[in-house]
Amino acid sequence: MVELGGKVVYQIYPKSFQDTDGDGFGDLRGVIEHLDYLAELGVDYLWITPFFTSPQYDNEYDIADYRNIDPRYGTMEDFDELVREAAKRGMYLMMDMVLNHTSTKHEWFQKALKGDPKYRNYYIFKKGKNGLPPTNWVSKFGGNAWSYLPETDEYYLHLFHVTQADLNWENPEVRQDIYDTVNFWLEKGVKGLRFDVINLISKPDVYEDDLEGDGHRFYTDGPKIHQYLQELNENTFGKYDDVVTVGEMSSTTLENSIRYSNPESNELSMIFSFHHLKVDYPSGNKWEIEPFRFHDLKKHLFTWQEEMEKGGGWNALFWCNHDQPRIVSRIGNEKEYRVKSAKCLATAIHGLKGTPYIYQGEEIGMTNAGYTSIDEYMDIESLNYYNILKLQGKSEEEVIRILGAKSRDNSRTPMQWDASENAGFTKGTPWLKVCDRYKEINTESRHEPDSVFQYYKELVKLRKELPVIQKGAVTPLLREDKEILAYKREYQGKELYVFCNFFDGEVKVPYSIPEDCKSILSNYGEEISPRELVLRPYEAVMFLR
Ligand code: TEU
Repeated sequence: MVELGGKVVYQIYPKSFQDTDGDGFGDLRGVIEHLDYLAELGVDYLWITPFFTSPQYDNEYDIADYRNIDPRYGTMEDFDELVREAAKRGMYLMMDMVLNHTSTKHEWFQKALKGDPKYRNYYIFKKGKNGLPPTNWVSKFGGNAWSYLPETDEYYLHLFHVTQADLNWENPEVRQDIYDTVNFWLEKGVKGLRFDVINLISKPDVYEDDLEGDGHRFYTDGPKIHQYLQELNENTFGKYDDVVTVGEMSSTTLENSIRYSNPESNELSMIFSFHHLKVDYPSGNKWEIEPFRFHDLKKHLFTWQEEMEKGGGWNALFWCNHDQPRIVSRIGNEKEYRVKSAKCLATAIHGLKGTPYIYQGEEIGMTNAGYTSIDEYMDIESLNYYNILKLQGKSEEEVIRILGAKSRDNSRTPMQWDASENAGFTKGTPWLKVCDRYKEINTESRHEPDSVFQYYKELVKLRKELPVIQKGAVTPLLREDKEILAYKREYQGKELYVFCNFFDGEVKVPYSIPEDCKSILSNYGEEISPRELVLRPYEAVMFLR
């Protein structure tokens, strides 16, 4: 079995990582070109978001062929070379499996539209009622979750975009086709699998209106989810002892998360939960701006640390991904304390119990896009909500401000390699506008001793060296403190103490740190005494005894 506590995953959004053929899209050869960069960071797995054949309405999360590579990303030979070259450097691919839905361009859906009885049962078609959709459920991208087909006077379910039709997991033929697809990639040497919104695949027996909300409670952590995951495990990755799996669990519960990731369940290795990131969602609404609630952030982080440890579950540890705004802009300080706050946030996550994920650009402190016009945005979720927010009467200026804080495009701007045109991402026209700060923020800074990159490299190194980080029990400290996030890790007599000041003022640490502690990492780059510790703005320190 893989020692999950000693592993680190790097997430690549290939469309924005490196373009090598000048079409403005990133490609697999671009990943191959930067394998030495990734190996220097010390990561073990490369989670690459989907690059299968797709019409790209949702940037590859609308898959039209699970077993072919979209030509914009390259060829199967490129893929095979990537697997080989990564392995030479001790890194393994984690593929992104989007199994809740396919593109409506997938041949399965096309055959269903033509009335093929086998494939009609691959999706969820329902008659409407009184001229309305079957239920009042709301798509995650806005609008109704059902789309009408006049030719057959029925609707099909799409929890996401209208071009992303939900699969019918009740159908054993669907499940078998999915197992065959997962096994196809495992047999090509893939050693990791990320399952997209996998806790949404089990739909209810009865489809009914949600009189209290958007319908997500009917299909989230659905009635047969654990049965389906155990069957998926048994028929695919469970046959290997060296494949790491992670489930993206939208709006899940702690109880289910423990069950999803406890090895005794024979389901997944670990899970992504998002509760710690929704602390700047006033009343659950992503599209309103509110300062993040630090107390809630700590509460969610520590609850999931303690309860998952008690229950034998396993957390993926992360701030960023391709759906989330950049953390240094969202919670850190992208202006005068960008580098310090980027390192502080990294320390907070990388010292915890679990498997850390580094999202492309996070390791150099990349910031949100800084766009000023709707014309610069490409993400369908953002474009949908631009229209929704305008219809709600918000001004253009207010909507642009909201998108500037909340849009998924914030994390999808091209990787900033250097200060040359387009940040070295492409010789062509980038598919998405490069963030204007690329001359100041790019990977060329990685050679500087006090760079964000070198700090992440040290965090990864400490995780690999210290069993107390890999396996230590977690004890939250200073739970009620309004500026400091702190915790202790203990393992076989070793103790690690982590203190992070999440704000731009000085703050005295109201905790007696054992005097024989030695600082092993500081984002101010100094030897820090444990006595009478006062943390400077965004200061983070790790002590070991
Ligand atoms: O994301 C699931 C999901 O719900 C996200 O869209 C996220 O909750 C939302 O963007 C926050 O506003 C997965 C993929 O990561 C995402 O890129 C896909 O768009 C989505 O599923 C559909 O496959």
